[in-house]
Amino acid sequence: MPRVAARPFEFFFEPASTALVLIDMQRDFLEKGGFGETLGNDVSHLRSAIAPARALLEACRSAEMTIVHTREGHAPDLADCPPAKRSRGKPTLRIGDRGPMGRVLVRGEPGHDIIPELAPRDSEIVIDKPGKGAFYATALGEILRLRRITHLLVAGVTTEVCVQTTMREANDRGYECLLVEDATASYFPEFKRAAIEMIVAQGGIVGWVMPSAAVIAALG
Ligand code: C5J
Repeated sequence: MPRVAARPFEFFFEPASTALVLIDMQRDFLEKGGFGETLGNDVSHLRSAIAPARALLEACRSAEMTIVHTREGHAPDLADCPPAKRSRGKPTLRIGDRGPMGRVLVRGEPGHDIIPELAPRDSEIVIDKPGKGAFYATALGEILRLRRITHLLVAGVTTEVCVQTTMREANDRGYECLLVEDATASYFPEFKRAAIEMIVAQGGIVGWVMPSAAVIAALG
């Protein structure tokens, strides 16, 4: 069984019962003109996660693991977008408004796509989610149950929002979750650091953390 020297202690996983969950590596978060930038963020902070996430994805593909990609977004009529989410703050464009990559955070628009470097294969699972957590209002839990998945390798953006929310949801559902630390990023590097410390504190109260190279070596 692959074992990795993670924090706060060793993590063991069987590839057959482990899924890679890549959170929201979408143009809307990583590229200029998308949702992330409309909120006033410097999207360049997220790019550091792309190469490690790509290497991790390739290693998990080679190990024939279950691979899940998530996308945050809403139906074109915004019926699944809480008014509070749309009206909050002072973005330059609101969810559903037309921007340089189509309607912001709307399914089917160019901005909603996963970045080309991490494009899902036909055999991989894509979960469209209206919220921050990947279990809320999606079939993810049922899909993982049918595949007898017990462990999750988690990566993607942003660390303290959709990644951490998903890890907390998964942890409460009994999954053993490991965050791949260089394959996740935040618009606020200090929030990434803090989220990682929250996850591993108190004996791994939310889960484990380790770099992609260690996971890839364990899979190899
Ligand atoms: C945010 C996400 N930050 N994917 N979404 O709104 O983390």
